Amino acid sequence: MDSWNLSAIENAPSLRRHLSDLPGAFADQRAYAAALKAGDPLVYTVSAIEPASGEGQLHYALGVLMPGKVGAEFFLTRGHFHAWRAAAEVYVGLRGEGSLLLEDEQTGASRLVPLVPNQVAYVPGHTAHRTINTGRERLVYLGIYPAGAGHDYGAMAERNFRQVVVEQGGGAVLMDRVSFLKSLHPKP
Ligand code: PAN
Ligand code: ZN
Repeated sequence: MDSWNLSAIENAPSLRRHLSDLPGAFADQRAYAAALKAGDPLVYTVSAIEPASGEGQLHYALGVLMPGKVGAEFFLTRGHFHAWRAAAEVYVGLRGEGSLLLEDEQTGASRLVPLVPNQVAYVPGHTAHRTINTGRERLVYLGIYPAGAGHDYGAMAERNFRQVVVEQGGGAVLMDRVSFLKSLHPKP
C-alpha cells in the first residue's frame, strides 16, 4: 500500500466496525437492539498507517464514519483515551460534516469541536475523544498521533461519555446522557 496516497489508505481499511461491534456505545439501548435487528450496518473504518515506531515517530489514521443514527443519536466511534495518557492528537477534517466529542479525564468537562473539511482540531492529552457524524455524507478525517500513544478503550467503555450528540429539531445538539435517557422514558 502506498502510505502517501489517501485514497489508497481509504481503499484498504485495517479495521471495520459494524453496529454489533459497538455494544454500550449508544445511549438508547432499545433503539440499539432495534437497529441491530434490522441489520448490522458498517459504522466506520479506520486505516492506520504506522511507518515506524519509537521516540519522535508519528502514526496516522484515516477514519471514515458513515452517516446514520441509533434512535436520535448520531453514528459515532467507540472513543478512547490514549494508553499513554499525555499523548495528544491532531485531527484534520477532509469530507463530510461532524464533530469531535472531547472529555477531560480530570474534570469530566466536555467539549464539542467541529470536524469539517479544511479544519484542524486539537485533542490534548488526558482527554477521551470520539468522532460523531452529524451530516448526511460519509465523514472522512485524518488523526495524527505519537507512535507510542496506544488506545485505552476500557475506561470509557465502563461508564461511556457523559454527553451525547442527538438530533433535535433537525439539528445536532449536545446533551447530558442522563437527561437524554430520562427524556426517552419519562416517569408517568
Ligand atoms: C483515531 C481513532 C478512530 C476510530 O484514529 O482510532 O477515529 O475511533 P476508535 O479508535 O475510538 O474506535 C484516533 O483517535 N487514534 O488515536
Ligand atoms: Zn486517539
